Amino acid sequence: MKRVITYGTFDLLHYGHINLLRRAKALGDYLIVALSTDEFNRVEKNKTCYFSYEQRKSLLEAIRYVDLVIPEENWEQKRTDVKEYHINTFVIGDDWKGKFDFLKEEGVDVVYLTRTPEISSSQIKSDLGGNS
Ligand code: C2G
Repeated sequence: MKRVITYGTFDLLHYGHINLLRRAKALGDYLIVALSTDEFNRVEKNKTCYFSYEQRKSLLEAIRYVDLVIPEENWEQKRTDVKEYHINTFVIGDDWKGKFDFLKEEGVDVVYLTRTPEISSSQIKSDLGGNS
């Protein structure tokens, strides 16, 4: 059983997110998504989400590729998460390329997948006339 983990905010769920989750799941048998909490988004990522954590969590849980959703509450938890959940592979978009290579020290494969161009939650907000 190959276990994969990825992290993110996943606000205004769109096909770029789905492309990432589909490819992440293809790298193993079990995919965990560590979902940024509202507090972590606000304090550490300066993001105001349209959907709350619970709403974003229920959307992710409806996706066939996702097996478990856990909270992402801080930047540091990755090192303990990969041990606690017996993770084989860490996956994230290549906008983070190189940032999480330290996880290799925990015996985890680190994979940066190409982002889907032209789509982002902030792009959706600005296209719909909201401030991003
Ligand atoms: N993504 C993508 N293509 C897009 C938009 C997003 O592949 N057009 C990917 C991102 O690279 C990320 C995931 O979808 O792997 C979730 O995107 P965000 O919610 O923007 O995540 P981010 O804010 O980058 O949070 O600790 C890591 C952070 O929590 C990552």
